[in-house]
Amino acid sequence: MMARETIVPTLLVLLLAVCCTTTVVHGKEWTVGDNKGWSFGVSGWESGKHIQSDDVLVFKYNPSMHNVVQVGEGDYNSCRVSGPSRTYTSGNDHIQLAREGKTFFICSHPGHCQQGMKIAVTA
Ligand SMILES: [Cu+2]
Repeated sequence: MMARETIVPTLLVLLLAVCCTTTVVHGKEWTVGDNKGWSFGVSGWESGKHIQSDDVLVFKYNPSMHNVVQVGEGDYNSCRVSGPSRTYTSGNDHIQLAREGKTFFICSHPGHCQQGMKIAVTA
């Protein structure tokens, strides 16, 4: 039988292992635009960041003023939603990047994408 002095540290190590594993599975959370949130001129926030697949992008904004639309590269470039897209409107959207490669987001309210509410994330 294990002595109590051995069991307690063993449990702590196990607990730490579980915590660390959980963190890896969920990936890192990124608040888009940092403390400015999802806002005009946010474009470029993503450059130089080591964002990986399984990481979570958090878009914070006033839902009566903005939205988040995941679009294809062509729509990202033209600031128009014409192809397949997915729209988020909660104002606090947590979007997990499912795959490696580029993912594109714009705000589809008139003129907002043109004012820099667009990001192209490379995971
Ligand atoms: Cu907007």
